Amino acid sequence: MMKLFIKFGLVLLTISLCHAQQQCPLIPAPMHAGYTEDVFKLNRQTALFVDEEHLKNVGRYLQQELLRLKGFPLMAKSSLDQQSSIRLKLDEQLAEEAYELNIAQDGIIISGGSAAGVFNGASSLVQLISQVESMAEAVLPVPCWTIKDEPRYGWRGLMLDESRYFIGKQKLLSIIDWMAFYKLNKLHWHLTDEPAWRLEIKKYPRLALVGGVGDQHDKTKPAAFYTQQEISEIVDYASKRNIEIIPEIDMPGHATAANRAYPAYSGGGSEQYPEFTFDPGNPETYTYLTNILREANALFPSNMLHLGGDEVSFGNDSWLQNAGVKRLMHDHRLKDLKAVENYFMERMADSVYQMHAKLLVWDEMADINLPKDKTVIFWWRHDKPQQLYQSLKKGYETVLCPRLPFYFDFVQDSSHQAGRKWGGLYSPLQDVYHFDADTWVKDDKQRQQVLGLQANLWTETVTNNQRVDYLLFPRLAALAESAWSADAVKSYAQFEERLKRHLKLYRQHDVYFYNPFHPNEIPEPVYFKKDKKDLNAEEN
Ligand code: TNX
Repeated sequence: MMKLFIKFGLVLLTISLCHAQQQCPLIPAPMHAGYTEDVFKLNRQTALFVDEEHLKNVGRYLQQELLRLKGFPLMAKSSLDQQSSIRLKLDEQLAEEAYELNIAQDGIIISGGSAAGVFNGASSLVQLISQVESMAEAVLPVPCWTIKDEPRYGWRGLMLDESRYFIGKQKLLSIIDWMAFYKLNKLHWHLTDEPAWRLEIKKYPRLALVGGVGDQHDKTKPAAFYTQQEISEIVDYASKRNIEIIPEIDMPGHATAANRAYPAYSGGGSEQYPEFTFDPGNPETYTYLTNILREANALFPSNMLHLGGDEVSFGNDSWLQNAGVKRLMHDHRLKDLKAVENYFMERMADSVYQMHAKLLVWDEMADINLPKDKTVIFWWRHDKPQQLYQSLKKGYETVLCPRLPFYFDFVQDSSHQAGRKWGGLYSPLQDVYHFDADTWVKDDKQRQQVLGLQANLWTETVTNNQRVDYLLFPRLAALAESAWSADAVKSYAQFEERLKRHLKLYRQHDVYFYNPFHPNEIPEPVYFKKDKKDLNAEEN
């Protein structure tokens, strides 16, 4: 009898050990994951076969990533003539971004509802392989997972502010790699603001040459900007990783750098924010900005233009003394400066729609009436949920990026010296992980209007790339799981376990991350000039 008990106990122990090992290591957690004890032996003879011409880019991605992360050279073949293969194919039964990944002893198959779906499957395979430890360099034993997966949201975004701090192409491409690794698919690129303008415009070369000088911390830094050639390369690189890039040209506020280059279109500012706005009272301003947007629209195939529209009241005092603005107010019966601001945005919105592009704006613009099928509102003021409700009530598609917890310029830990807090609150990893849209949006119709989630990395407190990493990692991983994974498969405790293995990868690939398990492992790169104005004050 005793023997039987011991045996039974051992069986139970084995089952639970297997179970423990069976937690699928992917971040974001997939919808369904099954495991068998086998492995697929990836070796130098393994060949990649791609069924369709337009999946070739996914194949290239797989090859490039295996080389980058594992130093493993995977070859591609034009015919399916051998046993040991990795095969990519379409499956029309699947939803657009959905995929199935089947790893068996004799081969790997990834099928997806579209190239985007196949890409997502390839990204999962890359992650699984990135965690394989092998003694023999030439053979990687890939555990046999069977995964069926699809995203919770179609918009899984990251915004990078390159005006306050110029990240530069090389680092940007590596951030794009990490986004793809986590299946984030929208890069919102904040290219213009007070310190600098970062985008070459052929018709107005001074924008980049003069507007590109300086950054938040050093007004004399030589001009830094992206040429149109570089932009095309970056857009192309991202699109091969299922990432669409959306440029933001902020207006009518946050226009200081542009005004330095072309003062003729400046609408002045306030004492604290000089030369902050474009001039809504000058008809030429609209032509000027439309010309700029035409070039931007031609450069970014996402066909979406973000025009900002935030915080105009910070610096539009001088509009009251502007003869052109007075005339405009009289002619169009605009009762106050907010009405002028709205008029400006409606007029610029028309230019965007005429380019057959979508208009994206911050939540200040939820107050005006724009065509709801062509406009996307970004809710950012967590302390103003009425802006979210307004946006949804008016029928706009809406992206959720509330400051708490999605502003990554906010600190991750209360002990951190630099970065923002909001009345003592900040954005720890847990809060990014636990963000639940249902806290805000209860009604089914409105839930449909939520395109997804986004984190915004504002860079007033950034002076080097290490700090970029420190603010992004590991919150990027938590963002990905919030935006991708169904509630039913989320568990913070399990996420932490999976994350530990990802931290190892960050170490291997020189990511300067914040370690929530050992906060002192990597010191915070601090930003010293902590002056309230730079941070827009703690509570705005
Ligand atoms: C608000 S979010 C801003 C940015 C600042 C950020 C700092 C938004 C639309 N405007 O200009 O960089 O706060 O957290």
